Amino acid sequence: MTLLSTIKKPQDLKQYSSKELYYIAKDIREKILSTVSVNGGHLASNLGVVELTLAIHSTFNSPVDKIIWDVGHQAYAHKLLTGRQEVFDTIRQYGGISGYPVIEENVHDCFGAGHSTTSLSAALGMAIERDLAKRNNHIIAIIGDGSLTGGMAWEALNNIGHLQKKVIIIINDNQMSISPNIGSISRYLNGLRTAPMYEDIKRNTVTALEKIPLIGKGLSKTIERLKNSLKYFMINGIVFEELGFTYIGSIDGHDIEAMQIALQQAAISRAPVIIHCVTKKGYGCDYALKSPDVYHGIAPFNVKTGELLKARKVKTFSQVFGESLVDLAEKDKRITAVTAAMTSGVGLQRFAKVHSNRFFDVAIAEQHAVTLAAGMAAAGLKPVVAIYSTFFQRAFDQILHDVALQNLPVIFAVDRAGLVGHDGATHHGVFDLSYMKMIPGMTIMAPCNGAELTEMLRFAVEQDNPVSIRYPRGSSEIFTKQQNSWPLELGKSEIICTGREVVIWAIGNMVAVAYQCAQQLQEEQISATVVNSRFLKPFDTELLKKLASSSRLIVSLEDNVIEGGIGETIAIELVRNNINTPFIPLGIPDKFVSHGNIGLLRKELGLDSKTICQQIKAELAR
Ligand SMILES: Cc1ncc(C[n+]2csc(CCOP(=O)(O)OP(=O)(O)O)c2C)c(N)n1
Repeated sequence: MTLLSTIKKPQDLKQYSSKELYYIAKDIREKILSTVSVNGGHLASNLGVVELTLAIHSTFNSPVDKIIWDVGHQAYAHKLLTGRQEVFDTIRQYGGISGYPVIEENVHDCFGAGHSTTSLSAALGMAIERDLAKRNNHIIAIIGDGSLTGGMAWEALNNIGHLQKKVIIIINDNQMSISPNIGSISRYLNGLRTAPMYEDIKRNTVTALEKIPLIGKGLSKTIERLKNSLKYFMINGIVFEELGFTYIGSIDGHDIEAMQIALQQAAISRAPVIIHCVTKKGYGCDYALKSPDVYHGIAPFNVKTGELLKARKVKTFSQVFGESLVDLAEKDKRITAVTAAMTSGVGLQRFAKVHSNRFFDVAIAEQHAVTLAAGMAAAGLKPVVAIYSTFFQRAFDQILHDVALQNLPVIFAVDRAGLVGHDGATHHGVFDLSYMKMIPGMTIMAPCNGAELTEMLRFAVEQDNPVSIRYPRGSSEIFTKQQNSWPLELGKSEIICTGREVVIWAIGNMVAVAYQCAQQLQEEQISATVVNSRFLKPFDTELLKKLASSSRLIVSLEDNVIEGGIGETIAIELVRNNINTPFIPLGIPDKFVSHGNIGLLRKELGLDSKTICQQIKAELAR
C-alpha cells in the first residue's frame, strides 16, 4: 500500500508532515509515469508540479477554496489527490476521465480548461461572487510562465490590481512554454529569479514567516511587522507591485515546506498576491528533465528508456506543411511564417532555422499573431500564420476585422483540423470551416493528402486575398487515389470516382472515408461518385448541380460541425438552385465531442464508413 492510496480527498494530506508529503510525491510521480507511458499525455509539465500541487492541497481546503489550473494540462497530481486514483488509468481514453480539469467530472475541478491563459479572469470572476456573497474562501490560480505570455493574463492582472480582489496567483515558472519560453515577460521573470539578493531575502523572510503561529484572525499585526521584509520581495517584483499585487518570490516550487509557508502568507494577505515559484519541467525523471519539450505531450513510450513505442514512418500533414513552406520561401522572399508557441507542433522547426529572419514565434498570443500578420501583409509581405484550428478560435475578430475586412493576403494554415482524439473537447478542431466561411472574401481549402496540401500552399501564395487551408493531425498519406490532380483551379472540386446512384461529397481527410464507403457500396452493387471538395469557398455549385441532376442521393461528409460547414453549404445551394435530390449532411453534430481514439469517436458520431454505408443504403431503399 502506498501513502498516496490513503489520500481519498485533499484534506487527508493534512495528517502528514512535509517530510511524509515527499513520499506521496514519489508515489504520484510513479503513478503519472506508469499511466502516461501507456496512455500518452502530458508528462513533463505534470512531473514538474507534483510538490507544488501537494503544497496547495495541504494548505488550502478544496472544494471550498477554489483551485484553478491554467491550460489544465498539468492537473494530473491534482486529479490523483481529489478522489480519482481508481480511474486514473482511464485518463484520456474513450469513456475515461479527461486529461484536463472538467467541471462535470469532479467537484474539485472548479473551472475547466484546455486553452491557455484563462485562469486569472476566471479567478477574478469567482472572487467577485465570493465577495458579493460575503464569504472568505480562497481562490488560487496556477499559471505557467508560458501562459503568462497570453494577452488575457495581462487584461486580468490589470483588472484584479484595480479592483483589489483577493486572488492568489501562483506563477509556475519553469522557463518553458512547450519549447523554451520567449519574450520580454520571460526575460523579466528570469531577472526576478536570479536577483542577487534572492537567497538572503528568502532566508530572512522565511525565518520571519516561520514565527507565524496559525492562519486566522488577529494576524494583521504580524503582517504589519513583516511588511519590511516583504518589501524586499516587492522590490524584486516591482512590475507586479505596481499593478497592485503583493509579490512573494521567487520560491523553489519543489520545496514543499517553503511553498506552504508562502501560501500561508498569501492566505493572510489582504491584497491580491502573486507567488513566483520556480520549478523544473520533467522533475524526477531523467529523460523528461533532459528534454522537457519532447515530453511535454507524448505518445505511449517505454517507461524505462523514454523511447516511443511506435516510431512514426510517414510524414504528418504538419511536416509536409513545414517542408513545403521552406521551399516556397526559398523562391518568394515575401513569405514569412508566424506561430504562437507551437513551432514544432505546426512543423516549422526547419523554417525557423533556414529562414530565421522571416520566422516569428510570438508566444501564446494567437490574436497578436493574426494582427501581426495583417500588418505584415499590409506592408507587402506574404505571411503564413500556422496555428491549430482550436486555438485560431481565439483570433476570430482579428481574422475578420484586421485581415478580411481589409482584404489582406494572409494565409491561415489551420493545423489539427477535425477530431484530434485524446485531448478531447477543448482541442477538437471542428469549428474552423464554419467560422472561416462566414467571413466575406475568405478562400477556404482542405487537402485530402500531403501532396494536395503542398499544391494548396503554392496556390494560396498566388492569391491576393485571405486564404485558409485546414488539414488534420497525423499521417499525410491517408488518401492516395487521386484522379485528375493538378493544377488547382479556384473553386473547383475534383471527382475521385464516378457512380450512378449516390454522390458522396467530402472535404479534407473525410475524402478517404468517402472513398472507403464507395468501395464498400460497390460490393453491394451500389455505385457512388466521390467528390474531393478541395474548396469550401468559393464552392463548386456547377459540379453540384450537374451531379445532383443525375443521382438519387447526395451525402456530404466533413469533420467539422454541420452548422456552417460543407453540409450547410450544400443544403443552401440545393435550395437556391431548386434541386430536390434527397440530401444527407454528415458531420459533427451540434454538441461538444469528448476525448478518445478517433476511430471510436467517429463510430459514436456515425462517421465511420460502415455506419455511413448503412445510412446510404437505408435512404436508397426508401
Ligand atoms: C490558447 C492556447 N494556445 C496554445 C496552447 C498549446 N499549449 C499547451 S500547453 C502550452 C505551454 C504552456 O506553458 P506553461 O503555461 O508555461 O506551462 P508548462 O507546460 O510549462 O507547465 C501551450 C503553448 C494552448 N493550450 N492554448
